[in-house]
Formats: sequence, C-alpha cells, structure tokens
Amino acid sequence: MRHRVPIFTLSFAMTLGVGASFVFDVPAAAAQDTTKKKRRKEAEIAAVEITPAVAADLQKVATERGLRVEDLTAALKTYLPSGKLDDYIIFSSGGHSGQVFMIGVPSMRLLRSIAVFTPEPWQGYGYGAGQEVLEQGNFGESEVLWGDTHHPALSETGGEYDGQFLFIGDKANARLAVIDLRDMETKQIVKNPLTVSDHGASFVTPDTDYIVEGGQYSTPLGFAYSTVEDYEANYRGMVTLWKFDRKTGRIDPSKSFALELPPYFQDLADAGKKVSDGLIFLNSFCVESVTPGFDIGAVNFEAGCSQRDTDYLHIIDWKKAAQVFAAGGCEMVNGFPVMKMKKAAEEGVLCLAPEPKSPHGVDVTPNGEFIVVAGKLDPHVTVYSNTKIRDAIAKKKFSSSDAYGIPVLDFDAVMEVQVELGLGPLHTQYDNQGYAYTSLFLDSAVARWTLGGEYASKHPEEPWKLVTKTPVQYNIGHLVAAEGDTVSPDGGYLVAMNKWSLDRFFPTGPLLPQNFQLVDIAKSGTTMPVLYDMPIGVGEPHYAQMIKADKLHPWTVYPAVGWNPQTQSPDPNAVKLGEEKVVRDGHNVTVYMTAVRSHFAPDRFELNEGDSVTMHITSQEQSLDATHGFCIGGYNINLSLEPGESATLHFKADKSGVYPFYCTEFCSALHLEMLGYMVVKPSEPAVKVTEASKP
Ligand code: CUK
Ligand code: CUA
Repeated sequence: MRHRVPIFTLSFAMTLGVGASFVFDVPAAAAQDTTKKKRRKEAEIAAVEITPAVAADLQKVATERGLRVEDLTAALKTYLPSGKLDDYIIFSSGGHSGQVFMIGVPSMRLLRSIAVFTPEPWQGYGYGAGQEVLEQGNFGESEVLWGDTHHPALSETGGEYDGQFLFIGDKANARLAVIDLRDMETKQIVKNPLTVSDHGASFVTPDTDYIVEGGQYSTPLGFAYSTVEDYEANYRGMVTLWKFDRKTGRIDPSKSFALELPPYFQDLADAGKKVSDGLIFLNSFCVESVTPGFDIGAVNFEAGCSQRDTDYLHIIDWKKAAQVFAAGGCEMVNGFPVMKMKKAAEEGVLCLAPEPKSPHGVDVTPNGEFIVVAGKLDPHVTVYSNTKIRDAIAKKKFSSSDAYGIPVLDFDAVMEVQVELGLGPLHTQYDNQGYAYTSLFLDSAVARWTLGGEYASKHPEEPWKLVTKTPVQYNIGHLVAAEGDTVSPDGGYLVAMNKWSLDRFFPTGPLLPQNFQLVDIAKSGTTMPVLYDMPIGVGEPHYAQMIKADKLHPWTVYPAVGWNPQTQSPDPNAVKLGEEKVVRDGHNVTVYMTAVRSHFAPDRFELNEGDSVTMHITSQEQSLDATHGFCIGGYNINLSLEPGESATLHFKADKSGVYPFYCTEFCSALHLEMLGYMVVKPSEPAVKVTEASKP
C-alpha cells in the first residue's frame, strides 16, 4: 500500500487563474525511511503558512514568469533548498562519454560523473594515474579510449540493491567495468575474449553471483575470420556469465564462462528473481540470419531482419549451466571456456520461446512470476509466465526446434497475456502499486498499465490493461523508476530518458542534448505529470538505476592517509610528512612527495633528460573536500589527489627544460602558490650564450 503524507495544505484565496488547493504527496517506501521522516519532521516544524501577503508574492512571481498552477506544484515537488539532500540517486549510463552519471532525485542535479572507459582529467583518470585500469580494456595491443556505455547494474543481495558495487557495460567494445561505490571509482575493466561488441552488459543475478553480458552482432567467436557468406556455419551469438567475487570486489575471469548461441542478434537480458531465480531471459532479433551487404546483392537488412512474425526469447538455466561448466562441459575459444549450444540444449540449459516481433526490452516483474517483453514493431507487450515456462519445460511442450537444433517452447503454452500499449514499446519498470511502466518510443510517451496475478488486488483497475499515457519530450528510450527493477520497487518517481529534445532547451548548435524528464508516479490512476526537465549534454545515456540515497555509504575522505584506491588499503609506497625525498639509481629516479595545503614537498626536483621517473605522491589531507590536483604541463600528467589518497605515476623525462608543476584544484587561499619546478637538464650541453657570441 502507498501512504500519502500530506506535508502541508495550502490554499490560495488569491486568484491563480483558479483558486487552488494542493496536497503534496511523497512516495510510500521513501516515507518509511529515516531520512525522509527526519525531513518531514523539519517540514512540520517549519509549517508553511500561505498568508495573503505570501500568496500575493507568489501570484506576482507566477504572473511575471508566466507559470501555471501545475508549474508551481512541480517546482515545489522538485526544488531542494541549499544544503538539503536528495532522496534517491540515479546511476545513469553516460552513453558515448564512456562515463557514469550520478544524479539526485527529485532535484535532478548532476552530482558527478564517474570516469570509466574514457580518460577524464578532473578525476585524474588516464593522465598519469588510472592507466592500469584503462589498459585492462585494451583490444589486444590497441588502446581503446572511449566506450558506449549502455547498461549499468547495481550489485544486489536477495534481489535488492545493496549499495556496494556498480557494473557498467560498453556496447562498442564488449567490455564490462566494476565501480566500487565506497569511492565511486572504476576498479576493473574486463574485455570479452569472444566478441568485438555486445549489447546486454550488464545484468546481475539476484545475489550478484554472476554479471550477465549478452552479445549482439554475431561474428565468428574469438575474433576469428570467416567470410560473411558463411554466416550460418561460422557466425555465432553468445552470452557470457562473469563471476563476481564480492570479497576482492573484482570479476574473476578464471571462474567465468560463456554459452555459444545461434547467430541471432541477442539483445537485452534480465535475470529471474524469487520464483524465477536461476533463469536468465535473453531477447534476440534478426533470427532471419540475414546479413548486411545490400550494395553487393544481399537483401535490405532492416526489411530482411523483420520478415518473420517472431524472434526468440532465450531461456537459460544459469544454475544448471554453472554445474555443467564446473563438470568440464565447456571448450576453450580464444582461451575462454564456451559451452557449445548443442551441449547446452542437451543438458537442459538452453531453450527458446517465440516472441513477437523484433523485441527489445525484457523485464521480470518484482515477484519474478512475469516476464515482460516489448517488441519495437508490435504495439503490445507480451507477458510470459514463469510457472508456465517451467511447466512447459518439464512437460517438454516444444512446438519445434530452430535451425540449430535448439528446442522451441510452444508460444501458447508459455504466454500469459498480451497488452496493447501503443507504438514502439521498448523497456518496462515497476512500482509498489501493481503498475508497470513501459516506454513508447514512437508515441513519445510513458504508458502505465496494470499487472495481473497477485498484483491484481493492489490497484483498483482491471488487470492487464493500459491505464494512462503521459507524453514526454521526446522519443523515450529507457525509463527508470525508484528501485524499479528490484524485488520491491518504491514507486513515487520515474525518469523518462528521452533521445530527442527538439525544442525543449536553448539550441546548442545542431547537436542537441538528451532530455531526462522526472515523472511523478505517486498517485494511482491517470495522474502522472512531468515535473522537471534535465538536459544531458555529454553523450546519449541508455539505461539507469535509481537507488535510495540512504543505501549508499560513500567515504568522504579515504580511511587513512596514504590510501591506495586500487587496492582499497594503505599503500606501502605512501609518503609520510618529513620523509619526502628524491632517490636516484642510475637513470631511474624516484620522487617521494607529499601534498598538503598549500605545498608540495619536495617542490623542486632535478632530472636528466632520458631519466625514467617514478613519483609517489601522498595527500596528507583528512578534511572533507580538501582535494589537490597535480599536473605537469607538457607531460600530459594530471592527478586528482583526494583526501588521504596516495598515487603512483611513471613517465620518461624525454623533454628537457623547466616544467612548472602545480595544483589544479582551488584548494585554499594560497592555492596558486601550490607549485614547484621540475627541471630537466638536456643530455646535450646547451649552447652557452657567451659574451663573444653576442651580436
Ligand atoms: S538499449 Cu539504448 S534505449 Cu542498450 Cu537498453 Cu534500449
Ligand atoms: Cu592544492 Cu590547489
């Protein structure tokens, strides 16, 4: 049940076009948590009284700014006075930026970006430090300096976000990264050894045993070569199960494995939960196996890919798969264990179910019973039943097998219902009132519809029916509701992640920002207003997750001076105050440096051209927000030294001259004085300017 908490009621005796009375709602689950209660207390203490004088003031501002009553309500629901904190945090894909964005809800304030696949100077990521992590994502010998981040996944315990880790996938290069939410920094990147690109990274199983990475564009696995003419024989799809080790906070590739799949374009996945725990549901499109190459005689790809009425939902028993893998049921491909699809089918690990028509999103309901598949070219969502799927598998209700011998479940045996929603359904989220929310790309709308089964009693409407649509601006891709893909969604807030913004913002040239819109889903029924627009001008985000803020417990300073964020422990090379030094061993020079407001020590060191230099720099700070930067111009070096952090960097002193280094964070009144000289003596003696040589 949802509780409505009237914070205050105000009525304008004055005219705002119409006399109006407002009741401000906050979502139920949020109201239960302590932060929220505290805040409500404060609100009660400072009970607002709209006196005629205040109302006249409001009236004046509203008239001057051309605001409607709905605008005032929206402003009051989203505005956070300085110093107040948001109830929820969104971790959003940063799209092409290769980053993750942290955004507060309901204020929709951007709190920070987290550098992941792309070097990022403010965080000192990839400019002297962070290289080790970025290099893990190299493609063989080649550096890859960006990522197309699509799907973030928070770590889960029992199907609930636990606030410990975040995973994020890079579609362009089939990579997966691990972010530690204690310091919001990227700790690991793994490159998939089977495919160039993917789509389905990342989805976690309910206790984060595995992170699921589904493929997308089929290729010969392991970067092998085969002409496109041999597509059906040699090209394959895949899904990779990356084993996560919570203790080390790292993916363990040695315990990870993949399943070979038919050369369909696997798309999004979701892990079963509760009753469906143990299964993975993985969409696909283009099961027609047509190939690009229109200009050289192939069929038109988009049309060829949409010939059939159905594609296939892959149903994978990952618990059984893990047993088969442990029993040696995989073969090595490019050094990585792969379970062949024939083996997977024989072992009962893999089967298919028909799904209409070029589907995109697949999203399991909070109770695990229903699996909602949205087809881009079908105005319906198709809802499958876990009970029916398990029953059909047990009773072998197969209608056929596909071209590769994988059994196909009978559609009518596993399908629960189809619900007509509108044009271009893509992705689905859930709330605490028995509603589902599906993005409609072509309609540019968020559809609210009713779930059936045990959810039927939670809402007043008939089950499996469209309730309402809220137009959004424009062309929504993903949507994210508060804890909306967990076993217990909160409701209250939803964000539409729109691909186009058109006329919503001041034009930023021909490249326009994306538009995140906060939608109020607290009230049941047909009321679902848009509250706020937030432009995202840094890339095209795809999925996001919204977690209760009080589930996150980030450090605000590192636990000890001399902390190494890579190992999350004190660094043996950390430099203590008074122990700064420069040690030369032939051409190898090691600088032991400290940083504290407003001084680097040593603040001068001398090198010979060609020296190989290692620097250990330790911030001595333990105060909130006392971050120093460290840059050396001309050497492409910039670090961010957060309070207590110790960093190590290596470079070759390959350019002679005098190089000022300085702090790049305005850390104190004497910040500009936080500098030093790195003096690099040329290997050839410089031409002396003597009296005689002067003109
Ligand atoms: S995909 Cu981008 S809007 Cu990667 Cu989740 Cu659907
Ligand atoms: Cu340290 Cu500026």
